[in-house]
Amino acid sequence: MAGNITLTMIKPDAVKAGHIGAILQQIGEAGFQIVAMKYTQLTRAQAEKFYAVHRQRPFFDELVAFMSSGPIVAAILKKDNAVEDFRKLIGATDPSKAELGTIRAKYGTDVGQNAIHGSDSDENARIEADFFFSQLERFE
Ligand code: FUP
Repeated sequence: MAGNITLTMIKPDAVKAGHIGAILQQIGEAGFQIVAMKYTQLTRAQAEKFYAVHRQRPFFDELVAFMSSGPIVAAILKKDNAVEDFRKLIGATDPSKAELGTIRAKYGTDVGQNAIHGSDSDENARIEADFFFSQLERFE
């Protein structure tokens, strides 16, 4: 059965460019409910931990430097079929290949600075939600 939560981060590029409000509006209009949210900045060590599965990839250092370069908005979103529906809403990893109207197509710059994160499986959604939020910070 598909899970009903996903974890998102509005990434440092989109925060710096002033897109938090527009992105949250698009997320809400797509039927997602925010059940936890925080404005924070990852340390390098925290970014390395969050993206540990990518440790061997050539872009890992750049990814960690970028994700710890400025504040982000992290949130748990609730909706039926949350992971898959949210991946559709944000679009392909590379904004130039993302479908028109998706969040990455509208606000992303390139494959690294792509405005927003969405969990890629129910299991990772749970792991990533627990990475950012304690039970006291979640209103599911
Ligand atoms: P996605 O699930 O769409 O976020 O994409 P991936 O899990 O493949 O990649 C995670 C993050 O690594 C991306 F959001 C950006 C970064 N990345 C790069 O910087 N270069 C690449 O070639 C691929 C991914």
